[in-house]
Order: sequence, then C-alpha cells, then structure tokens
Amino acid sequence: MNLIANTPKLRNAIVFDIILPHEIRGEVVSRMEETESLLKTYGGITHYKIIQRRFHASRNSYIGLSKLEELLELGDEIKADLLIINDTLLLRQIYAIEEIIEKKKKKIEVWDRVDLILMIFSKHAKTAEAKLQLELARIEHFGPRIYGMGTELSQQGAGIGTRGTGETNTEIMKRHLSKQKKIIKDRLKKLEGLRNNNLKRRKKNGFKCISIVGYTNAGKSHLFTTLSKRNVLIKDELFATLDTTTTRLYLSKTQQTVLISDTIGFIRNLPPTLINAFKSTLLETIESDLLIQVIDTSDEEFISKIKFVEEIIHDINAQSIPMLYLFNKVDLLGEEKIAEVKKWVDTYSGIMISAKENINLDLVKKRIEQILFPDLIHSMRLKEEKSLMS
Ligand SMILES: Nc1nc2c(ncn2[C@@H]2O[C@H](COP(=O)(O)OP(=O)(O)OP(=O)(O)O)[C@@H](O)[C@H]2O)c(=O)[nH]1
Ligand SMILES: [Mg+2]
Repeated sequence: MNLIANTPKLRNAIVFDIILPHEIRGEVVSRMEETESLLKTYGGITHYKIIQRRFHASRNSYIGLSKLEELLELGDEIKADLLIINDTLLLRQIYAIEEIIEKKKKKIEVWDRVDLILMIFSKHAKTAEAKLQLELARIEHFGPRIYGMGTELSQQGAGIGTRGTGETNTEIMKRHLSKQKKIIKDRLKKLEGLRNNNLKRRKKNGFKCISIVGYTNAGKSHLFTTLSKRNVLIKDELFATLDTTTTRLYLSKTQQTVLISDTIGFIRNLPPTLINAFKSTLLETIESDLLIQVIDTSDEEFISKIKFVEEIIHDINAQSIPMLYLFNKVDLLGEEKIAEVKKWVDTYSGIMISAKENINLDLVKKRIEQILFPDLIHSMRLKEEKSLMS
C-alpha cells in the first residue's frame, strides 16, 4: 500500500457500492456521483462503477467472496490498480480483502471512502494545523496500514495465546502509533491555544464573528471573497478549503465591522475521525455569533444536503447559534427551478443569491446587520420615522 504518497499517478479504479433493501437506487446513484466528484478532485483516476444488491454488507470482508473474485478478474481485464469501496469499512474488513488479494497474488490496492477523502485532504492541507489534523486522522483511520503493514499485523494479533515476535511487533507498532498520536495532539493543543487567544482577543475588541458553513463546493469561498474582497482559493473541487480564513467585513448601514470566516466544507457520512481531527478548525464556527449556510441550488439534492450540514452543526455543538440560509448559484437556474427554490427560501426565511454574479449580496449584508445589531437598526428606524414626521 502506498498511503503516504500524495502525488497521484494515473490510475484505473473500480468503484464498488452496494444497495441495501431499504435503500432507493437514486440515493446510491447520487452517492456514486459524489464519489466520482471526489475522484475528479483527487485527479488522475479513471474508473468503472459496479453496484450490487445485497441484504447487508459482509461483516468479515464487506464484499461477498464470489463478488470479490469477480471484481479481481475484472481488475485484471481492465488493468485496474485500485479498488474503491464506497463506504466506511472496518479495519478488519479491509484487512480481510487485502488478505484475499495477497493470496491471489494480485497487485490491486483497496481504499474505502475515508481513504479517498484523506488522500484529497493530504493534497490540500497547507498550514501546519491542517497538516497535523490530517496526520492525526490518518493514524486513527489507517492504523498500522499507514506503514504498509496491515494483513501481517492482523494475522499476528489473531488467536488467543499467540506469543512470540509477531505479537511483539504488533505491540511495538501500537505503542509507536499512540506515541505519535500524543505528540501530534500536544502540538495541536498549542496551536489551538493560540487560536483561542486570538478568538478571545477579537471578542474583547468587541467584534462579532460570522462563520460561513455549508456542504463542500456550495460556494462558501466565493461568497467570502465577494463579500470581503479578500482572495481565497475558489475551485470546482470538493474540499478546496481546509483551513479557516478570517477577515474583517464592514457593514455600511450600521457602520459596524464584524469578522467573517470561510471554513472547511462538510460532506455526508463525514467519518467521526475527520470531524474530531478538524474540530479545532471548526472552533471558529462554534464560537460564532452567526452562521451563514451556503446552499448550492443547482444541486438536485440541495435539501438533503442542508440536513447533512445541520447534523454536523449539531455534532460540533453549534446548533443554538442563529443561522442565515443563503440559496446560492441562482444564476444557473431556469424559471421553473427558481419557483421551486423560492418555496424553500420562504420555509427557511433565507435569501436567493449568486456569489458569482453578485446577486442580492447587499440584501445579505442588511440581513446580517438586522440579526447582529437589532438594537442599532431599531433605533435608526425610529430616528428615520421621527425625521419623516417632523
Ligand atoms: N454559477 C455559479 N457558480 C458558483 C457560484 N458560487 C460558486 N460557484 C462555483 O462553485 C464552485 C465551488 O465554489 P467554492 O467557493 O470554491 O466552494 P466552497 O463551498 O468554498 O467549496 P470547498 O472549499 O471545496 O468546500 C466554483 O467553481 C465556483 O466558481 C455562483 O453563485 N454561481
Ligand atoms: Mg472553499
């Protein structure tokens, strides 16, 4: 396994998914499409999709043995060097598949969905904090596989009363990994401390804080750039942003300056290891006075994505912060679709915007002022009314 490398070479991959009895085919197809976007983001992977109906995933090896054999044969035929399983697997399921591949003397590598996301993260992580968070997530997810050791360690650990060099190696590896984890966690704590101090200082300076949140690729960075005129990376890729960037935003009506942050995008079934690892980055979100959720209305599934985002907001304990819903990319919609989106805009008391075409962004600023400075707005309104009457 070559999990350390982060420069992708051109690969041929088979992507495998299963449909369970309670699942609708459409759901699985869109899950597949998302994985295709992830593959596109990672770059350099051509792929073949296989979906199988099953009552449940195999507890031992996720894929049934005969299906796995079939996939390996297909792999030979199309010269695939990667098998991606579109779910989060247990370590032992991955080990079991690797073991069969080894027995059959095949060269194909196995990744699950988390492996793929982590590979993308390792391409995108830029700052010291993001790199450390990623390293932690990798150790937690890959375990010994990080050093290309999987099958052999799982075999060594197997069996009650196994003793000898094998067991010792497993123990050495476990000890080494937990030592590494502790070093990374200590470093992250220090960086987190710095971040906390910055936050406290800002709060002391009386700045209100806003975080832009939302599903990956919704247009958060675009909105951040258009509102604040500060350049950040905008790309038609999943997880283009991994770090939180904060800048000042001047609100002209109330003449107030607030702080606004662009944050990492969310994705459905975000593995807990990743949420935990990126919690300190999301601290900015937890400490905000207002969350702005950007929604990509050109995405057929935008409503269910609002729900995924909300689940994660709940997970990081930020559910009591007021949320402003911005229905983005309306420049891409036809009349019929706009009418449909409008219903949801009303339900969520949101605003239809286009970060790209600068549609309704003045309205967004006004709404932010109403939410963050209601007293100021109220007294300004009273003054206006008075001057009109006199
Ligand atoms: N047509 C259109 N495209 C948009 C709009 N807003 C963003 N985009 C495009 O959508 C893609 C994603 O935009 P980003 O701003 O990078 O999205 P993000 O939410 O920050 O994505 P991650 O950081 O990857 O989570 C880019 O190709 C943008 O140009 C919009 O209002 N209209
Ligand atoms: Mg972004």
